[in-house]
Amino acid sequence: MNIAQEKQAVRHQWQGHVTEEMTQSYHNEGYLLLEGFASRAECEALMAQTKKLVDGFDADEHKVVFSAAGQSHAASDYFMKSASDISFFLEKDAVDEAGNLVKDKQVAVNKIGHALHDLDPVFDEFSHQKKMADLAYAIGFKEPRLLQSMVICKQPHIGGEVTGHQDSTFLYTEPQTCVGFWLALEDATTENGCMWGAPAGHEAPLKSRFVRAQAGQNGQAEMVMEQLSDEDLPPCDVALPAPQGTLILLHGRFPHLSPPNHSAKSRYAYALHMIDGLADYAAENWLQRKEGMPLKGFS
Ligand SMILES: O=C(O)CCC(=O)C(=O)O
Repeated sequence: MNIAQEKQAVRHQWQGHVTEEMTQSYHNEGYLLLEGFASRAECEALMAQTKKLVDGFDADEHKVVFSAAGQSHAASDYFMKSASDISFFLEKDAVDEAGNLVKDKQVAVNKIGHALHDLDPVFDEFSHQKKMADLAYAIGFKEPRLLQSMVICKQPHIGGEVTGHQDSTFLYTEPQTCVGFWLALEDATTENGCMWGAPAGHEAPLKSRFVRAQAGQNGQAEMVMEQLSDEDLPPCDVALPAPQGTLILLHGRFPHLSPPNHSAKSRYAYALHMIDGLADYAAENWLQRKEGMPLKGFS
């Protein structure tokens, strides 16, 4: 085996059912890449619905820039409320210093979240379908609960980076049960900012937790990063290019990132995160659903 081959992602072809080889691969590597999981028609329907949602978004009213590199959004009430609604976050290079949009809103949105899977009929149908349930149960969920959903846009030229992280940092349960279901709505390549990861990196401990701190003087909840381990995360040195329709499962401790998109092609993805209803969901997590909006599973 040569070194170049060692650095290739393990890829599987979805044939309509989960195999033993797939679940083994997920548990060994901390991720599972399934080409052909969603059809072109499914991806196009989710893309069309995304465009419709952005059409209905009043960009002048909500000028919230999403910053993955820092946590400047963390104190934002808008961000906290997005746990239970469909909110829009802008690319930082899509607004000027006064916060005014300098791009058409269709190419200015960084991400949309975080309750699409419950509130939007098209995302709801995709998220709650049988093949998603089959995967969830096959990798070990007992009572899968759909917690958070996002469309991540990675706009041409200005698509922001997502810095290296483990998802359980943000969506912590005890025991840790968070899993990301990430779907390429368009081809994701090394040119337009596909994901990169650290195979078997989920065996490392959870590095940090993003926790609600004591409310500040203004009464607003503030989020802080709490270190849990001094160990460096293994490097995310394996690219996970994903043709349209590819689903990548991401273990909650699997380190991953995506670089900025400087290319002329967008890279839309739909990311849904699940936890197990049997685990304790941390009251310190940023994402707290409003009353009367319990998490759903598959029925
Ligand atoms: O889509 C991306 O670039 C990053 C997604 C991600 O980090 C996640 O879904 O956990």
